[in-house]
Amino acid sequence: MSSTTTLDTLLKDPSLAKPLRDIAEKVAHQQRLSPAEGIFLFEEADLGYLGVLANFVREQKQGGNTYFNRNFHIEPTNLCVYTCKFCSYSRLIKQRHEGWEYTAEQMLDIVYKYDNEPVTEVHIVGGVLPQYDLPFYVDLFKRIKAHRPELHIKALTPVEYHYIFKKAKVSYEDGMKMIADSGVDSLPGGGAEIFHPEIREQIAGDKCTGEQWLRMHEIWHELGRKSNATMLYGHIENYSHRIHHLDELRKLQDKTGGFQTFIPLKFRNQDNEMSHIPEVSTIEDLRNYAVSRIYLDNFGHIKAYWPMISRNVAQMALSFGVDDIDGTIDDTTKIYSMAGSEEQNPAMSTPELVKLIRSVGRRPIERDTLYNVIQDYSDVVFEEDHQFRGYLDLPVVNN
Ligand code: V47
Ligand code: SF4
Repeated sequence: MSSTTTLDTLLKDPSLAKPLRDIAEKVAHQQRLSPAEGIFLFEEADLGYLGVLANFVREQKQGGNTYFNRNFHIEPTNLCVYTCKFCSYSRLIKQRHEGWEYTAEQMLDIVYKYDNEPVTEVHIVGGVLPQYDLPFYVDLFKRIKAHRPELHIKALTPVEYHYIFKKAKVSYEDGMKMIADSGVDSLPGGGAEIFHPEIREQIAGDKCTGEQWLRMHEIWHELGRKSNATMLYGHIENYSHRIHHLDELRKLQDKTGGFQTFIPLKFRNQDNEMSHIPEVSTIEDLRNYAVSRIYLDNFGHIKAYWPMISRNVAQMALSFGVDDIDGTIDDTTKIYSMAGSEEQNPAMSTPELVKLIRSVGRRPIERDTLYNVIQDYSDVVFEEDHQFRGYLDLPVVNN
């Protein structure tokens, strides 16, 4: 099957096996796949076939648009009371000398550093420590908002919230309301890992459960707010665990509509307690993006997070259901470089991101966190291109 095969031509192929044809017909008619069909796709379908279906869904939802934003991360600490086996980043409190613990002032200094930069989002997530409690975070978020009200705060996961609400003796409902009132605009997708208890108990047994993760997002959505969702794949889970995870997300999305983006996170095996588990292949990464795109029929966006998967694979993923590649990052996250990603200093300028998207025939769109369009870069010529293409009468953008 060639990369230009469309769903139409695929359906005309007489050699296509009946079960695969039935699924392709369903996708063509925008009918939902059952969990058994999802598992079947993971087990039986080849990459070419999955790419055709996933690309069809992607283009139905987003056309050629490929989104990115300008963001930076703050990771308050890499010390953590939890002991997730896949985590290369965290250190236990007894290893304090190997870690960092930012004060609120140090984190505000990071925010001030971007004062004259056109960033639209700060993504805050890190380890869990007793001193980073509910009053600490409420104060931090209020101070960031007071300084730069238009900066979107995407902060903390149910893992942190479960811990700090319990410590403060507040219910999830009351805690989430306090967080929303303090300035948090949306929740990132982290901490989801694999919801199924059979796997979660083995890899992340001491933090919040899958049910608790889902419940907190549900409460957040009921407040009218948006969030993302992730899945850590490619370790000890099997395909039915992945489909169970996707199915739980699809059910919650039917109920609330509050999820914006699904972000598969590939397990990276450097320097953690699961280092003996080999990483899955790039083909498997692309198959996973594609099945996620096909299965999550009620999610608007699928994101390839390039600091984790590398910019080359993120670029390939744009033909396998992905329509978002996160942001410029500016070398402000350590989670993936410490776990063995190819991207040791993750930072991409806007021209680099735009060219990466344009060179595979997609339309680069800078968005804010809620997917409002900031700028369509399809026809923009950058200053560095201008020396070679000066005859083109197109706007020149300085980054
Ligand atoms: O929850 C930790 C994962 C997550 C490893 O919402 C690992 O826009 C692979 O959730 N191999 C945090 N993954 C990052 C995250 C995220 C990233 C980008 C964008 C968004 C968003 C959210 O990182 C953790 C965990 O699942 N993680 N260690 C590892 N060795
Ligand atoms: Fe702590 Fe998060 Fe690492 Fe788990 S994944 S050990 S909760 S920093």
